[in-house]
This record gives sequence, structure tokens and C-alpha cells, in this order.
Amino acid sequence: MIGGGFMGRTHSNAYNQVSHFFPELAYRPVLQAVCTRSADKVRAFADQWGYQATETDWRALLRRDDIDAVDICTPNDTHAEIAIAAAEAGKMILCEKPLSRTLAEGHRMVEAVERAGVPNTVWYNYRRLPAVTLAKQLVDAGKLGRIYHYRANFLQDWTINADLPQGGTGLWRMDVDAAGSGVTGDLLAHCIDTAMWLNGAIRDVSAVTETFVKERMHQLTGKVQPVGIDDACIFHCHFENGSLGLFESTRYARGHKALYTFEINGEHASIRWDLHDLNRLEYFDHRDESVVRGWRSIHVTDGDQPYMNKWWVPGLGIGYEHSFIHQVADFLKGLETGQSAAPTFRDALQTQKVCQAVLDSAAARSWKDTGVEGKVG
Ligand code: SOE
Repeated sequence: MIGGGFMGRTHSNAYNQVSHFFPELAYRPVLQAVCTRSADKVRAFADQWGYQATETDWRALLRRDDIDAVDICTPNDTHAEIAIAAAEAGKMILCEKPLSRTLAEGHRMVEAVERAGVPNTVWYNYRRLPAVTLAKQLVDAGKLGRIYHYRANFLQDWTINADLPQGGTGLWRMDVDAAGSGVTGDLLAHCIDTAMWLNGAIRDVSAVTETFVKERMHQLTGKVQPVGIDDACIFHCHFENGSLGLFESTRYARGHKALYTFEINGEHASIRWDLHDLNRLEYFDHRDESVVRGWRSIHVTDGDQPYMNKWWVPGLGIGYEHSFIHQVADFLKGLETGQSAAPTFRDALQTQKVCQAVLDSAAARSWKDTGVEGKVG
């Protein structure tokens, strides 16, 4: 594990839990070592989550021959350098999203893992919530028929305060040099990943971004500096299958902490999902008998629904953290057949292409092609 922040905790929890709930897997994670820059912090993190050894230099971690897989949970500006070095060292890689700050970095990362032939995955975790995976099964089974609309939001409110600094621990997402972009790479990337997984390639985009607070003090330098990230982004798009997409993300929607929602409207049926009620999938099917036709609220907790036979008994829900446990389980399962768990670095590069097109479109005030084609894994 490289990094000891919020994501380091979600992934460490997943490694600790996975073998209890997926005992059939041939491989089990062993928490061999964790690396963060601070010696005090790394010891405390290791004790809390059960890592056997500590490092304060990620290069030293990569030199260890008792490490087979590396999890990159550091800020975005270090993903490329660490991932490329890890691939060259022959390690399997699980990288936190977004894959990279820029498309160019993403290309180099994909080349590195493919050249080295190491298993790789990117933590777009929401795909693996049972209700979202059920949505995928319904779409793939053709229940919706031809798809006309895909709509997604990811709304937060934690950066409204103009006195909030940018940069440094806990606030690197506000610093364009560390993050690459604002809500586009941090939040819309999730929406884009789910959207292309469910509804296929996004062909072109037209976007608007806004930075509401133009200057903020940088935590590391103490200087007031221009803000380079997008605080909000709205885009619409064409999917390759002919449907229209509408996406919105902001960190300025007072009252919303992490409201990720999507809705898909097809010829026969519609589905919608809301992270705040993550065990439910709403489904409307026009083919139902008219007198009982209406939105069904499916509580996705039954054993024949995705992943749920691994958990409790029907009716008892699971949470956010389980999406990460499912991703580790799928990654380990993939090792049994030599198949990397999706989204691979190459799949995540497709999301990166859309993010880049979104930012370019907003800057140029014009439509941009994404260059994404075909099925996105
Ligand atoms: C930002 O607040 C954030 O933590 C993202 O970085 C995560 O990817 C998202 O899942 C929740 O919100």
C-alpha cells in the first residue's frame, strides 16, 4: 500500500475483509508493507490496518521482493511515476482513480503495464455496488430496449467556503498541479466510467466549467494563488449507440455531500440509482400490465442478485465499503485465469479521454470528439 489517506483506509479494509467473505478465492491478500512519507503516520497506519512492515520511500517499497502487488493511493500527480516504476519492477498494480492527471500520463501508464504484462486495475468502485451491477445486467439483457437518454450527477458542497486553502494534505484535490483537474477528474470520472460501462462509448462532448472562487491560499506555500481547478462542470454528449447524455458535477451544491445519481431511459424501460440509497435500484417497465404499471423500488439484497450471496440474509443491506471489497475479490478471481479485473488501465484511459475532451471543450467553447470507440470494459 502506498498512501495512508481516506482511500488507503477503504482499500485496506477491503484487503482485510475479502477472504472472510470470498473464501473460495485461490489467492489471499497479505498486508506486507505500507508506505507514507511520514514515519509516525506510517507506523500508526500499519498498526491500525495490520501491515507487517513500513516504508517512507515508495521506491524502497518497490525494491522489496516480498511484494507482489502495489496499491497506489497517493495524490494524482504521483500515479504515473509510481505506476510506471511498479510495472518495470514486475508488480501487479491497483491504482486509485482517476488513472492520471492528463491523457499523456495515462497513455504512458497503459504502455508500461502492457509492456510488463502485469495485472492491473483502477478503483472505479461504484460499478461493484450490487444495485449498479444489477443495472448492468438489465441493460445487457436488453430489458430497456433502445436507449435514448443517460443522465448522471455527482454533487458535493465541501469547497464553498472561500477561506478553504488549496493544496497539501487533505486538500490536494483543490490544487490543479496535484489533481490535474477539479470535479471533472475527481467526480465526473466516476460518472463517465459507469456510463461507458453501462451504455457504451461517449463519442463527443460539449462542456461548460466554472471556477467560483478564483484565488485561494496554498497550504504549502502560504501564498494566495489562482485556483486552477474546475469547481463545477456540466456537459452533454452523444454516445456511440445514438443516445444522448447529460452530466453535472459540482462541489457547490449546498446540502449535497456525495449525491451520485444516474438514470437511463430506454424504449421499454427506465432505471435510476442514487448513492444515498445505494441498495436500491428503481425500475420502470412499460410492458407491465397498465393497472399496476409504475416505478418499482428493487431492494438489491437477495442472494440471486449480484454479490449478495456473499453477505447476510435477504433484506439486510450493505454499504459503500463493500464496493471496494468486491473489487478486490474480482481482482483476485482474475488472477486465477490471468484476466485483469475491469476497469483495467486501458479501460480507465477511455474515461481519461472523455475527461480531457470535456476540459478541452469547456476551454474552447466548442464540441470535442473523445476518440473513444467500441466496447469499454
Ligand atoms: C471527493 O470528495 C471524493 O472522495 C472522491 O475523491 C471519491 O472518488 C468519491 O468516491 C467520493 O468523493
